[in-house]
Amino acid sequence: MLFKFPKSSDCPESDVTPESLYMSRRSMLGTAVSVMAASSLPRWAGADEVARYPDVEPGKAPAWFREKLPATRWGAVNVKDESITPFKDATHYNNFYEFGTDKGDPAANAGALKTEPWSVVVDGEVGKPGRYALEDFMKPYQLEERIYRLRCVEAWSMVIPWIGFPLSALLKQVEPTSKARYIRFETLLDPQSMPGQRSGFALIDWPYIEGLRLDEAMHPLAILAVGMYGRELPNQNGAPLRLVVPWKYGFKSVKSIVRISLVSEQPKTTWQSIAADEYGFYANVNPTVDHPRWTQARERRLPSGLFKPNVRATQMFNGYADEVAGLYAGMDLRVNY
Ligand SMILES: Nc1nc2c(c(=O)[nH]1)N[C@H]1C(S)=C(S)[C@@H](COP(=O)(O)O)O[C@H]1N2
Ligand SMILES: [Mo]
Repeated sequence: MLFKFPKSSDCPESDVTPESLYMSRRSMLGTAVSVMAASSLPRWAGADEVARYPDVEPGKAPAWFREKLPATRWGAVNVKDESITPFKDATHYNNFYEFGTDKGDPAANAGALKTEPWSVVVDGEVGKPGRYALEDFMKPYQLEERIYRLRCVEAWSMVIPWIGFPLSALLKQVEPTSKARYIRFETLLDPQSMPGQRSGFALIDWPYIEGLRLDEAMHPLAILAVGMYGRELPNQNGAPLRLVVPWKYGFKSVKSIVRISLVSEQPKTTWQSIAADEYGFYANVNPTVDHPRWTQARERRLPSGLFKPNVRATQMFNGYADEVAGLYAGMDLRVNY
């Protein structure tokens, strides 16, 4: 994001499934799964779930994910009157610098990431620290589908149907101590499988680090995601476990998490370390505070093309102001950008 403002020609145009059509397909699926499964609807390779999104490539979900998926609360949070971004765009226009800095690099290179087995460390100011195999880490949680806007600081956006669980549910499990004031997330460090970590992209001091204030982390909209579009996360989207904080710029939503630490001091985050004057700790989506090099008042909603730019006004807190504005009462969002 430091180097180039994306050109509109970077994103191919493709057709968007109208929300109404998507919703009617879904209600059909909900009531008549067994009947439909026998007919012509596409099916996952090796899984029992009927595909909820027609253009999705099936993946190879681990057993724990396949077991949990049928009990998912579909559409637990939705976005009214905005189309879901086609799967193809959400999985081929990515920022995941561990795999390269071009938008197509993560899709091209993330196949090398080994997500099974995977373990997650929870440490710092918690009553119950531990190192968990991902399938054990996931045991307590019911999956929910959360359809959220994703607004990148580079002024493009998407609408993505995530599958995950509230970060607050994890925090309840691990029992933060009275000293815990922030939460810090760390991405996998593995130069073997992550070419961006071994190439000359020396600006980033790997691993990628992000963080939230504890009250932000407790907000019901903040989730840890393990899937999207009715399937497990594709590697380029941060498999097998990532953060999604929909009211903040996308760079806060750290991918492929291996460590979650409760800490007393505000963590030093990756983009802050690179350019603190451009990327702040809070990074709340805010159309009234411009990036030093471009306006944040507008965004390109993908898919967007030269002849169909699909530009829209950026909303305060990315459209989640009613829910989250209270977290920042009394704060100057120009200073705390
Ligand atoms: N580890 C890691 N996490 C990351 C990034 C990254 O480069 N490395 N990029 C961030 C940025 S800038 C954005 S916009 C989102 C993009 O998520 P998506 O590719 O799933 O849409 O991931 C965020 N999480
Ligand atoms: Mo981003």
